Amino acid sequence: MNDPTPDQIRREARRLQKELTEHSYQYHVLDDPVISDAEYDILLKRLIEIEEEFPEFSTPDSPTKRVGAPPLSAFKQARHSIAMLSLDNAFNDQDVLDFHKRIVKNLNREDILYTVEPKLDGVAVELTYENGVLVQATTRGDGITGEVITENVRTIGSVPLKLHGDKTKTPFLLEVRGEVIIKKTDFDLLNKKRLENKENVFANPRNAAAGSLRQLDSKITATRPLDIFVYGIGLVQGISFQSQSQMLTLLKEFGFPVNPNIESGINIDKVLKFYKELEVIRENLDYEIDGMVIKVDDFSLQRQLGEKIKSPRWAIAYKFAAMQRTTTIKDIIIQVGRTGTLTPVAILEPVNVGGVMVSRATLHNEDEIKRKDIRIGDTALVVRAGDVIPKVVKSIKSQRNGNEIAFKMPTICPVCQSEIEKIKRDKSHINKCINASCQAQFKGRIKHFVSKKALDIDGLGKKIVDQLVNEGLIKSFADIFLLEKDTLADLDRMAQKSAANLVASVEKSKKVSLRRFLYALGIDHTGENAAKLISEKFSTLKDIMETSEDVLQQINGIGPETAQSVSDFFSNRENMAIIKDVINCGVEISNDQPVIAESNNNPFNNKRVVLTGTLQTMPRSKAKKQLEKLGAAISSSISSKTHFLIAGQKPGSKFVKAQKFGIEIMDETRLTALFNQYL
Ligand code: JCF
Repeated sequence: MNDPTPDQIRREARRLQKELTEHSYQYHVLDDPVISDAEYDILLKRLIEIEEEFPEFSTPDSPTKRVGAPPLSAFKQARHSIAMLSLDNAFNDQDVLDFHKRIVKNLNREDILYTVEPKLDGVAVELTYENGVLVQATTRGDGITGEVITENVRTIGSVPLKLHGDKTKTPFLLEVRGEVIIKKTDFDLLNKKRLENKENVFANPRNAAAGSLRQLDSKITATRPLDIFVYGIGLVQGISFQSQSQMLTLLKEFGFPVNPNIESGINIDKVLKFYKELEVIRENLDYEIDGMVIKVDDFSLQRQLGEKIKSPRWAIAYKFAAMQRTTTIKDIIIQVGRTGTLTPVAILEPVNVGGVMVSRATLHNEDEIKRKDIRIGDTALVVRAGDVIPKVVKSIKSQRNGNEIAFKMPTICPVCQSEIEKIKRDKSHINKCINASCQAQFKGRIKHFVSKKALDIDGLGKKIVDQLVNEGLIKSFADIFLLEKDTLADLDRMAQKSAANLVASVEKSKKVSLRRFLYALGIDHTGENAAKLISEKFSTLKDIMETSEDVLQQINGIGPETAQSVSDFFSNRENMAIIKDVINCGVEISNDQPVIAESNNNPFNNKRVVLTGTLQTMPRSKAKKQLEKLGAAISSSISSKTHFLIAGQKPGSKFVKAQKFGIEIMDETRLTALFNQYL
């Protein structure tokens, strides 16, 4: 075969660029990938090879440009063609109605239609496309001049490097404005990784996004999970837009991510209704917002209204109520949790924090109270974020009058009067009630068992659990399943109807997934994620009970503490009896994510596997994924505990070591044969 001609190579480069661009759009914008990450990586690798050898075939919109460019020594500045204005704020319905009234008066008409959108809490940027190609990206800066962060923005997977769609419709110039964000789930993963690597964690997604965009080395930016939603335009030439809603539709067609939670063409009453709805769904959105943006939809009306120096007259930001308030600490009490930990809780003068009345807030532990010098009677700053428990951030010392009382940790459990044990945990001490049958601990275990992420028994809230335990109606997990309607109906705060509902939800909870049940047991160091990882590796609870600490520890993501806690838990005869009683009450535990591994007796299940050498038929990452699917734990080095070594071409020193330990060595042919048989 002849070597390909330059023309053939150019065509291959163009084809790869096109394919990769499309796949990137499918993945990042449509959230609907058509090829695997590994397949994408193979195509990208080939394109990088070509462009390195033939730089003349590389273009500014090539997907290879997303991996980052050589570091800069400083950011250049650039003036925005049209100033990036900020928005005036509204804090209540009246402010919004006043805004509407001004517009009605100004335009001398009543029928004003608006477009409303969630107000993203990210970093505002402007993207410039010339003849359809991204040529510059800038920060908002002071609104007049911003910093040029083109290389950094190119690494954002959902930013089109080239406009999508019909080439004949490509505008000569298009400046697009939007907000760079990090999704909440990506943010949590990012911080988790940073914690593992002993790096500083980011305070919130906006800081993380801002910090990532401010990197002089775009290769660092490329490792951050940045995303974008666009919502506006700057200067455009060769295209015109009639309204905010039409513009958003066209931007979507050009391949930009546009927030799906936008409503267009609605009157002022619907605008206010949208705000109420947004407040409710806010916590379920995977990105942080701090309010809603309201815009007059029609661009000709926008032009008539015009702008003030800093903000347009045709738009306003309706902000959510602050999630921080100050109030007085009336008392500090001690709560005993399900693991016996004593948590000091501030009893507050009730205060509305971001739409929710707050009357208690956690103070975490004794050390924290001392460190922050928080006293009973103090005025304190309280925050509430999402659905997490409100907490006291600090006390305001300047407000003291001398009557404040320092807090003292009790020396015995306030519930069962048992001894308290002081345990060092990271940088702080925790105080624990040592009595496992302490009623507070027991109530905590029941509350956890029935909670939303566990058995999810509707109608069995904290107060009802307290009542049922106090009345002696629940003395074990199993008792929950023996509750009768008539007994329940006699309780305070219960009626026939709520009693019947509760019995029905108890009945429903008897069919439970292995993952939820494992989590519900409240084993130390075994949260939702650990329970999920473990239940993915075993098909039944019995298998988990019978496994060893060592096998648990080999599960990717399960640390030694969790492995030991789980193993200890199931070695305890009392715990086993508790579970047996629950099952005897008719609870059926099924695995809703059965592992391929378990069902087919494949040789890799629960085995420790090491890979060496180059594989010919698949990338190593793919082999690892497949092995994990079959229940294998992959490790990087050979030890006496290794079960298999997979040896590709040119195996390294691991090969010799495996021979020395007498470990079974498997070649690629055998490996693919087993994959074909079991996957
Ligand atoms: O989501 C935002 N943070 C956001 C900010 C959305 C918008 O539609 C905006 C904005 C700032 C100014 N529109 C303007 C005119």
